[in-house]
Amino acid sequence: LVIDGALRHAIAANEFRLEYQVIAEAGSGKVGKVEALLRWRSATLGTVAPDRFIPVAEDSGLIVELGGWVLEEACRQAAQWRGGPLAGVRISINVSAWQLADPGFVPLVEATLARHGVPGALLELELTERVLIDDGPNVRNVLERLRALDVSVSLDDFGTGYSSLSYLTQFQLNTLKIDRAFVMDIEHSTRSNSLVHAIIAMGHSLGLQLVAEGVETDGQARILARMGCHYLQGFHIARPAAPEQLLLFVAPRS
Ligand code: G
Ligand code: G
Ligand code: MN
Ligand code: NA
Repeated sequence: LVIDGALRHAIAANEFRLEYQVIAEAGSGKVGKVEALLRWRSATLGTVAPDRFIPVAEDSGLIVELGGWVLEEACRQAAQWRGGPLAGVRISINVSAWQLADPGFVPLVEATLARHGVPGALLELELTERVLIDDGPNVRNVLERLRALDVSVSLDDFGTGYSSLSYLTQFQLNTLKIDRAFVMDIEHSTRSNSLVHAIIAMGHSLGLQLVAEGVETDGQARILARMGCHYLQGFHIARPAAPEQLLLFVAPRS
């Protein structure tokens, strides 16, 4: 209740920021893309974690407006990176079921990209499996229209939620993000290792890109690269950081 009240003023009060976490190419270690992660510093509540306020924003419907802010800010950032060391790096944003179900969503994406002069190829949307079960036919249509804008779609937290492999043929997806619950044990559990190996093999045969989430050790990174995982994300690569710090990450070292 307290969070809900404070959230209503937070956009106008400029209390939100985006941090960006590097998603590195497994082979070269180069920045392939970045995931935008919402951060809220409330004047009254202090720093509130997204795990706490996103569900509240979803319940109140405020997530549509908040998601619009995230989209706007990510496109502004992509435009600002143009011509610099981060030019061409795709930004991936998290999208809630409510946003996707909003009939204004695809036009908003198109208009926001256009207003900032950002090509759709620089934007990726991360959906969870929950989004896909909620509203099948409509979602299929939305994903087709996003593809026509060149916007990519990834399935976040793959393997946790309500996984049905039928999603992978039903919906036009570009990327699977293997949940960190599996990546965590990959060095020590043969089961996790086999499971991740199987997910990667399946992704390859379906023409999907694979991102491993929650990569925290060098051992995990090596195993995943050897398995053919395309991208690595996790604290071992980089923590979520403000855009200025991201520039340091790609600055040439001498
Ligand atoms: O950044 P952090 O690990 O604290 O994120 C926690 C959760 O909040 C993750 O599940 C992440 O997907 C979600 N999240 C972060 N930023 C956004 C956002 O902009 N929109 C939505 N819908 N979820 C987000
Ligand atoms: O649900 P989603 O995948 O969007 O969640 C992203 C969240 O995962 C972010 O809040 C980020 O802080 C967190 N995260 C990113 N890398 C790691 C990691 O290596 N280990 C752990 N435990 N969390 C991570
Ligand atoms: Mn995500
Ligand atoms: Na995830």
